[in-house]
Amino acid sequence: MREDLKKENMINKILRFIAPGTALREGLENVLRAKTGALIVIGNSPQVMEIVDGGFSINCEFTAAALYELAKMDGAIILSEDGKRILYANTQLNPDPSIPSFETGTRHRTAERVARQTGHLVVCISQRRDVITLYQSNFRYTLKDIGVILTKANQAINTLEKYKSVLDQALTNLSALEFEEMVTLHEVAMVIQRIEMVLRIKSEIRRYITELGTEGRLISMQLEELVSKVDEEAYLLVKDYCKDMSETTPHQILTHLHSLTSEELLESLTLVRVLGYTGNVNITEEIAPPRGYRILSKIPRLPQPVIENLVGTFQTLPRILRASIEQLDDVEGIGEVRARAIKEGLRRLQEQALID
Ligand code: 3AT
Ligand code: 3AT
Ligand code: MN
Repeated sequence: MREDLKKENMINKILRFIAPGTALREGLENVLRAKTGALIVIGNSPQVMEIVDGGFSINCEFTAAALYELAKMDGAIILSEDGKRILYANTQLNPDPSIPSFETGTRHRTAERVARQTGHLVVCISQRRDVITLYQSNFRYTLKDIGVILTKANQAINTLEKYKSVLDQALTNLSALEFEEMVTLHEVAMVIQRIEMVLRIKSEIRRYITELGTEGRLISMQLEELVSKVDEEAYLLVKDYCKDMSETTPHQILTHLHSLTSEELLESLTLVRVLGYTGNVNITEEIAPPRGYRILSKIPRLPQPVIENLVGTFQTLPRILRASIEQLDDVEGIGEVRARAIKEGLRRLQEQALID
């Protein structure tokens, strides 16, 4: 899992570095169109310079036009670590030939080996095959056409819209059941499953947005509008239903959920286990009262510390619902006015949940 996360971070960093809208990307696209091919190393650490042979020292500011002109020569181009300067051109790279490479052409074999040996980003533009391949350490990624990614991103947005409306319905049903004190662990598992699916599509779209750079602005706005509050909902849901918050924090539980395989995500019992329920649980029978964080957070102008005090005092939403004005008034941070506002807020939310 941690390895996955490290890899994901590296991919995102690389994709941001060469995203549309950057001068580097413009240069790469120019070379691609000119069909000269190119082999570009980003960084001039001693590990890189050790394997560079011949060529010309250039040391000029990076521009897309300069890259295009220099790519007409054979050999490799070396850029500074930040990609802002072109340092050498027409160089030959001599990486350790014992490093394995699964590529066939000499340019691509060299790129893969240099990336493995130095840990630097190496960009390879094929002369004949119209593709840009990125290498860093053991990672290899073929850049996709922007149009193709845009299509995929739009499809993902459509899927997200559908999943989101199913989730909204599930959350409304859950609220109704919470007021009627009829929530079982099975219902909780179903809602957690739906919310996690929405979060997964969201991170897939985030990846597209990174790769799209300036071309991804519209997708980014659509995503924001659709799911800006879903992370918060997921957090409150877990906080409402996790077995024991002192043992595993809601954040740890959410991280655990993200790491489940898509098969595991479909098993209610697995989800209930992640929430901290061990041993024999009858998930369709066992009533699970929520602590109330999610519902209470919908009451306007109720500060987070007051919500904490309320849950701390009454433990569950049903008990908060049954509390009298006087009992609410006794909680720290709640005076008579606020106690009435809470009662009124809960009554309104209950009405709304039962109508929808
Ligand atoms: P041209 O005058 O362009 O033909 P060149 O010396 O400029 O020759 P290039 O860098 O253009 O050479 O390389 C052309 C091809 O030669 C690329 C590759 O398929 C082959 N080649 C170059 N070095 C080697 C090598 N060490 N082993 C196998 N093939 C090689
Ligand atoms: P294409 O898909 O044909 O562009 P390739 O991987 O088939 O790439 P080639 O053997 O055709 O590679 O070589 C193309 C050029 O790549 C030749 C030379 O300019 C450059 N090149 C290959 N090996 C090296 C190297 N070790 N250092 C610098 N430049 C190299
Ligand atoms: Mn070739």
